[in-house]
Parts: sequence; C-alpha cells; structure tokens
Amino acid sequence: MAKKIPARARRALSVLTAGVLAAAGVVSLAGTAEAAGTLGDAAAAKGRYFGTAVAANHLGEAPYASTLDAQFDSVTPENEMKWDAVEGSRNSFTFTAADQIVSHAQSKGMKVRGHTLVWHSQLPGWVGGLGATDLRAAMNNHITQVMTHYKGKIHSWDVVNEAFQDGNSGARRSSPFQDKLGDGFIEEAFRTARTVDPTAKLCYNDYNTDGRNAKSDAVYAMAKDFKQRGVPIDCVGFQSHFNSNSPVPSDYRANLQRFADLGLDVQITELDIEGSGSAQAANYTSVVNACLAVTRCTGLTVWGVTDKYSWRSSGTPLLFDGDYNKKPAYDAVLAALGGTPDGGGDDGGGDNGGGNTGSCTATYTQTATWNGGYNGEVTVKAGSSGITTWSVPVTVPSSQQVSALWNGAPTWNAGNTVMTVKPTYNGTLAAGASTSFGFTVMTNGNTSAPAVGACTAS
Ligand code: G2I
Repeated sequence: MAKKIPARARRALSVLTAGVLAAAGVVSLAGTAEAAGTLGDAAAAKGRYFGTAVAANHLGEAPYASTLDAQFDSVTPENEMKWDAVEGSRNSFTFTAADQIVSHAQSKGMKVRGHTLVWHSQLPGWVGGLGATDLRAAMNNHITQVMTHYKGKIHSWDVVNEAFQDGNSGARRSSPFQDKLGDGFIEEAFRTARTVDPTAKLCYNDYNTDGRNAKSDAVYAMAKDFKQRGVPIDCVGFQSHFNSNSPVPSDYRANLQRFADLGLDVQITELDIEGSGSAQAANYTSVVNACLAVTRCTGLTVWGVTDKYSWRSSGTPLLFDGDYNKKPAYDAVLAALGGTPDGGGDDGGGDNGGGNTGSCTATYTQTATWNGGYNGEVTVKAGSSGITTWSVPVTVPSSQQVSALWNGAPTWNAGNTVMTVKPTYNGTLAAGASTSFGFTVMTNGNTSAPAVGACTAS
C-alpha cells in the first residue's frame, strides 16, 4: 500500500527529521529505537532469567551500566558479597559495595543472586585461625547476618561454593570448614540458611561439574543424599567456565538433567567461554540450548558484562567486547533464547557461520564545532577485500547526546550516547573504497571527543 520511498529521499528525510528534533531539543531519533529483544526479555519469555556478574566499582561507567540495564534481568555481585568483603573482622559487617549493587538491581527491576556464603577462597585470615567450636559459630553467624541483611531480596544463594576437589577422587577440598568441621559443614550451612531466609533458593555451586565426571558424581551423590534426608537444598549451580582446555561437555544437558531429576533446580551460574566469532557463538548456543532443554534449568548468568573486565579478559569470554559492542556470541544467545537480533538482519554474527569476512577501518574527524555542539564524521574504509556491510561502535560521553545522524543507521545501546552504526545504502565497498557517516552531538558542557571503536565488516 505505502508508496516506496527512494533510498536517497529516505536519507534526506532521516536527516531532516533528526535536524528538526534536534532543533526542538528532542533527542530521540525517530525510527531508531533499540531493536526488540534483549537477553533478559528473551529469557523471560522462556521462563528463565538471564543474569550477569556485576562489580560495584564499574557501575559509574555509563556504557557498563547502560548495557547492564538494557540486557540483563538478574545480577550476581562478582566479589562484593564474599566473606572477605562483608566480614573482614569477626562479627563486624560491611555491606556498602554489595548494597550498591542490590539497590541498583532493585531500581531497575532486576533480581539478585547471592554469591557466596561459605567458600574456602576470599576468606579473611581470622576465620582459618579459629578452633572448631568457634569456627562453627562464626560460620553460622556469618550466614545468619548476611542472609538477614538481604532477606527477601535474593532469589538464590550460593550457600556453599567449590567444596569438592578437582580430579578423579570426588573427595572434599581441604578448607578450614572441611578440615575442622568435617563433611557435615555443608549440611549445617544449608540448615542454617533455610532458617534465616526461607524464601531464597539454596544452591550448592561448583566448577568442572558441568559434565559427568568424578567431581560431578560426588556433588550428585551429596545432593541426592540431601534430598533423601530432607536437608534443605533447592538447586545446584554449574559455573560453566569454558575454554579449549575445558570445553562445553558433550553430556552437559544430560548432566543438568540428572540433577534436575533429583527434584532440584539447576542454574548456569558463572558462564563464560573463551574464544571469538562463530566458534564462540556456537558454544554459547549449545549452553543456552542445554538449559532450555531442561525444564528445571531456571536461569543463566554470564560472569561479567564486558570482556575488558572479565577475570579471564585475555580470553575474551563474554557477550560484549571491551567497547560494549555485541559480539556474535551475543546474537547467538539471543537467537537461541528466541529473541530478535538487533538490526533485523544477519550482522555476520550468526551461529550458522556465514563465511564472508572482510576488514575495514573507521577513522573519526571532527568536522564542525560551535558553542554547545559539534559534528563528527567517521570514514569507513574497506581493507584489501571488498565488503558488503560494516558496523562501527560510537560512544559519546554520558553527558552528551547525539541529536542527528546521517548516512548510517544507529542501534542505540544506551540512551543517545552509545550506538552501533551500520550502513543504510552504503554497505558495499570495493577493496580500498570508503564511505562516511556523520552525526551531530549536543555537548551539554562536555566537549570531549567520542570514542569510535573498531570497524567490523563482512
Ligand atoms: O575465579 C572465577 C570465579 C570462580 N567461581 C567463584 C567466583 O567467585 C570466581 O570469581 C572470581 C572473580 O571473578 C574475580 O574478580 O573470583 C576471584 C577471586 O577468587 C576474583 O578475583 C579477585 C582478585 O583475585 C583480587 O585480587 C581482587 O582484589 O578480585 C578481587 C576484587 O577485584
């Protein structure tokens, strides 16, 4: 019905519309809202949550917070709820950093996973110095105080973390708790936890338990025993830190299922997979599919928002790169969750490969400046091969606002400050050829230049 508007006229219209909006002080660009589908929304449509580990000290970084807020519906404090962070001295509790994360999450309608109450690591020295009687009291006091502080605010708690050894023994790991209190410390921790916050799911969490092996068999035997004896356990967390030495196991889904069959929820709690491109994307797809195939797999958490802050940053294991660009792994996860990848088309990050790769560069120039604003231009140049499309991330300081953009289509990742620009009519470039897109920015007092990330081509 609607008359097709020629591309040239559409471009002119887009500039005009943006210009009018900018003149009127309206900063949102018509027709360029964020594409439908976020990780949290897509997972929710499947009855799951999709979370991330969060570090309090990054919440003030605008693209970090905006990516977090836009994409995730559950958070796990990465370090802030650990024993050394909240009870560095006996019975003296500090919740400042953890509270910051919980408040942020609550203000954005996100759920919170609690991590972790009893763990051999990040344990202050004074705990290891206690005798058995004191240690038992200190452990139960720690659980009680921390869970009371967050009562009703935590959907799942990692009550005990990493209590089993690696390797083939299936034995318990040496720790002050294991060594002084014996095998019963885990049961005692769960019983104490249940009395404090009966609404929270109580989880046992571990790594290298993702497939069937001696360690996961030992956790399974413990969980089965707990269920049979009425020890209050609700879920098992599978950390799922993967790389080439520890790949996604072929029996991942089956292993999750056997725990679920005990009448437990299972959760993917610290997911990260080293790698890049379509191979990394395919691995993420298999993890999401495994969770979706297990009815009692209630949610997934990736262990960080951006590669640059990952505990394994050199392995680029997360869904957003260091400039907060969505990686092929992001698109793959969203697609596996049944969501709609941004841009409405194949951006080369699909899990089916696609094959055509090329390279390009992006170069920024400020072309005009005035009191209150500036124009910027990014030249996109194809490398030694021709390309059919390109993508360039642009982030302006959080106080600035992009008010117009031409010769490119932005997808907004945060307000009008973080965008990924893709071609409108100018995607196809012969080897060595270039095109450019431009934008107008209102400085709002901050005249710093935008950050223009690496160009991605296909
Ligand atoms: O190691 C990866 C994870 C394995 N499962 C349990 C998780 O709790 C654990 O998370 C990591 C954090 O991602 C790291 O951020 O735990 C590490 C400590 O075991 C955390 O690293 C520590 C550094 O070692 C400290 O030097 C630093 O002060 O982070 C601390 C806070 O930034």
